[in-house]
Formats: sequence, C-alpha cells, structure tokens
Amino acid sequence: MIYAYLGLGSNVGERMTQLEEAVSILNHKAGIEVTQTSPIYETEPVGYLDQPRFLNQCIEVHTSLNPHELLKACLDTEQQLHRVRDIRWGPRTIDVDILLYGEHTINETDLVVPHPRMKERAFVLIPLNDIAANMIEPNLNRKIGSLVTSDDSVKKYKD
Ligand code: PH2
Ligand code: MG
Ligand code: MG
Repeated sequence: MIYAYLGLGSNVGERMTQLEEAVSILNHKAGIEVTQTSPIYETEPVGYLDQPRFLNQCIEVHTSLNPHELLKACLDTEQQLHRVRDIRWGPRTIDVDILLYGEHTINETDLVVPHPRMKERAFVLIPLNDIAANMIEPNLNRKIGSLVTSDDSVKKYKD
C-alpha cells in the first residue's frame, strides 16, 4: 500500500460536480481509497490561455495499485466523465494526473512521476501543500511546503 497524490482540474461544464464525481469514481475503484481532499481553487489557465478558468483540487489516495494501474484508473475516470482530447493543455471536463506516487520516480514513455510540470504550477502546488506539505518531491529532494509560493491567479473557491 502506498500514498499517492492526484491533481484534478476542470474548466468545461459543471466544474464542481465533475470534481466531486471524479473523487467518487476513484474512491469506488478496487484498490483505491481517497484519504484526503484539498480545498478547491479557481485558477487562471496556464499554457493555453484562451480558455475558461479552471477549478483545481488535489487528493490523496491510499492504494494497492501499481503506478500503471493507477494511471489506468485516472484515464478511465476521465473517460467516464466524457473527456475529449483535442488541444494540448486545452479545455476539459476533467483532467486527473498522478502527481506523486509515494517517493518513487518513474520515467517511462507513458508515465513520468513526479509530474514533470508540477514544481512550477501554483494551481497544483497550492492545493497539494494543503494536504501534503511534508511529502518529498523526490527529484528535487524537497518538501512540497518548501516549493509552494503564493500566487494571485489561484483563488480559494470552496473549503
Ligand atoms: N491544466 C493544464 C494546462 N493548464 N491551467 C490551470 N489553471 N489548471 C489546470 O488544471 C491546467 C491548466 C494541462 O493539464
Ligand atoms: Mg492529464
Ligand atoms: Mg494536467
């Protein structure tokens, strides 16, 4: 069993409902228990700017799944919530990313953990810090709490 951390984001449709449903779908999967959920933040889009604001949240899961099984559970959850992939970094009903898998590092073509862009993304670090301030980012060997900086583009939406 391992603690893993997932990043959730939604900027199309009923954003809150889709975050709640994603958490519920994940929690119902065999081998996954959702053990913490962060507050929800409303965030300015990063990367591809011409799209609506996101709601972002991070969750902790206690899981017996290996990293690839967990990735499949994330992608299945996106499918169940009708994610359509077109523009990279573009609008989506739901995005579910593996941020941390314990303190393991994984560098494979289909899965890189820790998430390669999380260290520069306030929309990930701020909610992750709420639930995992003392977790180590193993590539940097630094606690999440030491990476996070305040950012006006990330606003508390729901506790
Ligand atoms: N996800 C992206 C690209 N840009 N911006 C915000 N604010 N929130 C996201 O979740 C997000 C993004 C690619 O996954
Ligand atoms: Mg993704
Ligand atoms: Mg993403």
